[in-house]
Amino acid sequence: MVTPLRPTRKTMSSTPFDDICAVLRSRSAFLLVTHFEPDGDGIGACLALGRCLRSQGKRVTVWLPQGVPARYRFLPDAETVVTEAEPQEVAIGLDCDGARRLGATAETVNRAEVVIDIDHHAGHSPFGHIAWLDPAAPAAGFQAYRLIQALGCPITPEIATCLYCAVGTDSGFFRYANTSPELLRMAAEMVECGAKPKAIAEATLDRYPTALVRLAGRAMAALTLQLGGRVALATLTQEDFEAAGTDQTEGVIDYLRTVAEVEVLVLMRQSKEGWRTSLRSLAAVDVSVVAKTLGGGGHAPAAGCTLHGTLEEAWTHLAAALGPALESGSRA
Ligand SMILES: [Mn+2]
Repeated sequence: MVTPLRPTRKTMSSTPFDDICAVLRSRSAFLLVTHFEPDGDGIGACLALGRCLRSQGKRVTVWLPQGVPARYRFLPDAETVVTEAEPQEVAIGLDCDGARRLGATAETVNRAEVVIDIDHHAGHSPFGHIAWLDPAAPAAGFQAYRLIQALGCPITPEIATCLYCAVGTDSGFFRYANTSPELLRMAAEMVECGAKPKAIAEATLDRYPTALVRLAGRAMAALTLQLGGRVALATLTQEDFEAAGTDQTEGVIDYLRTVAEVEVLVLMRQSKEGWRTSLRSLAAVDVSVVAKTLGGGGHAPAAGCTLHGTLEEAWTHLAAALGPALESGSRA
């Protein structure tokens, strides 16, 4: 378990951002990690910051214990990502949503001399020596962009590609609520610096491996409406994974977003750990509140948790938390 925030120093003038910049300038070996089941934001932020630090003569290890998901392997430096790593002088978690979601990296991260938590998720307890938590930031990739700027590192086409991918995937390519003027301005700058919007969107959003499309088909075919028709529930079991030929599910829920009538989407996937559950709010309901009461986390429009027992038991448990949230959400 990573220890909670333990500030090394407090000065009147320094902010976490300034403290992080000082560490990035003065230290020489960095370990960069993100949450388990990594997404485009966490991976893009790690790779962009990693490339910036390497360009300044630093040693950088980007560590994803589960490897880089296929759809992000086009990113510059994806081939340098390791699946096993040693402790380093500085460890930085980007987009982690709290120490709990560090997963397999937590113990090694905690053995660094300086541990840094950089995140735009709200509501989790910060970890490490310096925590820069900015729920107003549209994505962790946006925070990485600000650090890269502060370090005076030029935005190369490679860095621009990683940062555009980070903020693009986290905003549903500029459709979700975090799509702000400043995010669009930053994205425009990335395109000026060499990011290719069409290629990045195709790789991460528009095109899926055949096996994943088949799996999404099975999820869509089994879709049911729940809680008075306000929730669409899809489930994927071991049998579905075998029939489709994959158990990689990132992207499946994007197909379900097209259901018009509902306020919340739920995708429950069978796994060794239990029913891994993704929640998406298409209306006013804050699904992160629901996920947190069930031991998970996330953002208001997108959150997740792991549920236990049979499918029926797991759903009953979730429905008990989701029902009241729908009621209060609809009053808001
Ligand atoms: Mn993010």
